[in-house]
Amino acid sequence: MNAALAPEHAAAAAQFSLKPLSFRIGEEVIGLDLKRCDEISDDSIAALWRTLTHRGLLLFRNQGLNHDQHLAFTRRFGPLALTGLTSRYAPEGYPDIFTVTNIRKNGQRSETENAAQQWHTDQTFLKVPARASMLRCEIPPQNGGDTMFCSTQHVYDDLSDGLKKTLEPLSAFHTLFGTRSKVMKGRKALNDEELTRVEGSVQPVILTHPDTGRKILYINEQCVDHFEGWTIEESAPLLDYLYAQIRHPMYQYRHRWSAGDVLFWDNRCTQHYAPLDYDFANLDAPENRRLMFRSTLA
Ligand SMILES: O=C(O)CCC(=O)C(=O)O
Ligand SMILES: [Fe+2]
Repeated sequence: MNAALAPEHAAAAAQFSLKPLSFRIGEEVIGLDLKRCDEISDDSIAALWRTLTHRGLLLFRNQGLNHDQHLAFTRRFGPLALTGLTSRYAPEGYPDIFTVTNIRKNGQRSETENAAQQWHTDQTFLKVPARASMLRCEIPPQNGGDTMFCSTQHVYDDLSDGLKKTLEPLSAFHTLFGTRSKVMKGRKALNDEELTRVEGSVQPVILTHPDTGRKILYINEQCVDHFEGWTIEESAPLLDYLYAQIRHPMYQYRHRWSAGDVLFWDNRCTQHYAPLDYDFANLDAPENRRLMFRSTLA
């Protein structure tokens, strides 16, 4: 049995097995059919949650979920959050789903074709950021289109005691409109109602994970350009250093998608990034199409 499973979840181990995706982050979950998530025991759901919070990321291969099955499985872990900045990227009839695609509609480029061009964790600009996100792949590009994940609890662990002490009392303002953010590039401006939803939030720089008690480096390039009480110029060298740690391959797992894959990540202790490692200049070619759907936990 994997170390991520506590002894009290031994019964759940009968329903699935685990296989590490990399040393510091991620487990593949083998043996579950998420289409029939009502047959997954409460014990197994608790064991999956525990594994997720300790290992940051769960992979379920070849699931072929539709929107209803995707939402039903997400809801086994709690209520859904507002997805994305707004529900403007939701598929028809599914306001809780965020579409990540490069497929054009009526000749128009998709606003989410490059949605993860910076390392980030989802929705930290909300007062109550998203707990976890679940992304499923319907169409992967033929070559590439990967998503990368970083374990920010391990990034924290490796900082020096001196730097940990400096960061501990700091907080940062998270916003989509900071000097480093690329989120709104190529997107239609937000309307007044949308703007009130994404006002920004103040978050600790070092977060203690509410479930595991572990400390995490909790700033992301998409949302943070300064520490509270520091100027952008003063913050920049230290932020640059910290963001460079998040990019270090030793903390990462890189996923090559197949249609039907589901990835479930904990937004507190991980970050993710999509490196556009496919023929992004040729989006009209069918082999470059990418279509994914995300649900988000409050
Ligand atoms: O496009 C991707 O691989 C990731 C998209 C993303 O950041 C998200 O759905 O939260
Ligand atoms: Fe994201």
